[in-house]
Amino acid sequence: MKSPMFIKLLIAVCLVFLLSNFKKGKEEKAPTKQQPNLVFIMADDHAYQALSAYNHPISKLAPTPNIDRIANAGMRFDNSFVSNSLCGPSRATMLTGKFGHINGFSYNGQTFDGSQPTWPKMLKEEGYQTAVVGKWHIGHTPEGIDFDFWKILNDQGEYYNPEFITKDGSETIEGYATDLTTDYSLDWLENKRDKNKPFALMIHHKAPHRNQMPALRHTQMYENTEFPVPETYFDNYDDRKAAGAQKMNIYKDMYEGHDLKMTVAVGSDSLRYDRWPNHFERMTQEQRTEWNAAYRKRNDDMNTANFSDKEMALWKYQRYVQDYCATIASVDEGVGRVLDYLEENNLTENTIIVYTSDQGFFIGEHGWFDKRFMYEQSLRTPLLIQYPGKIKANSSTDKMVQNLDLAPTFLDLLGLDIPEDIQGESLKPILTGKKVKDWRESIYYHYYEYPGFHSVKRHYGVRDSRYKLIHFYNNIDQWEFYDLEKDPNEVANLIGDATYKGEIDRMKKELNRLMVKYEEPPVVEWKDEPLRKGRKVPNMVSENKH
Ligand code: SGN
Ligand code: CA
Repeated sequence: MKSPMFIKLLIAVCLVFLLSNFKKGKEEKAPTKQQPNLVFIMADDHAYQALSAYNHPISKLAPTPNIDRIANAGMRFDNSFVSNSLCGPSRATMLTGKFGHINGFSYNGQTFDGSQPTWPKMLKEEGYQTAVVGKWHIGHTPEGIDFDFWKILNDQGEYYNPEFITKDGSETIEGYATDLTTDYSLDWLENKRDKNKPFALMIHHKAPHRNQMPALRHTQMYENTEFPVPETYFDNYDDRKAAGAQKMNIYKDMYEGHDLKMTVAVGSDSLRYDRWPNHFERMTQEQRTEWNAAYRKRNDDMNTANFSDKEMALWKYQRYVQDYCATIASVDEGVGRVLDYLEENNLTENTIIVYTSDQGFFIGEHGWFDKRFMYEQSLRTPLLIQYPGKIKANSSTDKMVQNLDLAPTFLDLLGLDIPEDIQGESLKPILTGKKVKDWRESIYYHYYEYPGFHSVKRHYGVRDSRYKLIHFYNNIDQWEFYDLEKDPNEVANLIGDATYKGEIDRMKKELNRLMVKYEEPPVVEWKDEPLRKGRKVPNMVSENKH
């Protein structure tokens, strides 16, 4: 008979053997070298002024702690610009790495040609699982891109009870668009993807796009916050004809009912002018009751006060910014949930996380909402990228980058070749802290959507680290020149100032160089022809006039 000591020893040896093999077995199942994943989060119209990693006074009163986690873990781009400050064109440029005159998408209402090369399609060909959830807005469906999964908002998307479209058709879903977009993204990550493959997920929110309807839990979030009024809120547009001709002024053009949620009289919940009543009428009775209760007192106070025009303009500014920031609160919460999910599932180390917006936005500068102009607030867009171990935490760069650069950057970071005809540059050297020589020192911009919403004239231009030159054309012919160091508010048009002649000539040459480099055809001075769906932007006569 064996001694009990011997039996105990035998059991111990067996246990050690079993445990070590169990561990080995687990290790064998895990892939040896994993390709990185990509989570590309984008908001619609999110101004850097309202993202606290950028330290603007507005964002100090309405911080975005979760979005800031990406900046804390990675790199913040301080000179990140779009090539055309409008939703559809910006998205088409991000997908292709090409300007609108090359990818065929220059203004809203066109349909993106999904048969052309795009980074999600290239990733899928390399074995990635690809998905897009939320706002798409460059066609009814992502035709031709061949996502493994897509669940997108119809057209511009609705804040409340939005319509989502999938390959199986469309469905109106009770809930709040930002929350649903986050829910569906997390559901795909957890339940719908093939977990043996690397993934690329696009989470594209509608918020804080017009008409800025916050979630019910956020409607009163900033009701007692007084936001700083921009110095240029009462701009007179001296020497800037195109700026004077726009229709995007908070106190003149915002719809008092639809945008500013103002009621007709004390004690009434009826809205003033509401051009698209469906945004409110689609709410359930319970949602609407809670909504009305949240706005009633503030509206009653406004209707009781005997405001002067100036006081009313200032009241409207506060209402606009309060709602704008309150819609961002839900985006911030959603980003937090996604970051938490990635952390809890050990995905953070191997996932590149990007946060950006399809363009910048005016928060009262020059009196405006919306974007489109080549002025700083709409030209600049937030960009934060984290990739632990590869990108230094809490870093920032002032290199001039554009939405044009995202496609080559994603391909480069994920180890794919960058096609020769891509017009953007990979940001990888900047992100990985290499000494970057010969980086671009100026950027090119071109806005086409005129005649169109908000009446912003067609224009193109160039910006370098200090100066900006813009030419407004079509039914106007005006050049503008700004010294951003001396005039960051862009209110002094120096085009006729003889002391700047040398700089203006230099910038005109630079503009011409960029137009040739990017194969921009000469600009045509066509008159007042309406933009129509599907119609190509008329291209361009004999020679560049600059
Ligand atoms: C809608 C908005 C406009 C906005 C465009 C483009 N009006 O038409 O104010 O400029 O979208 O925005 S709305 O009251 O119908 O929302 S973009 O984000 O698609 O470029
Ligand atoms: Ca937009």
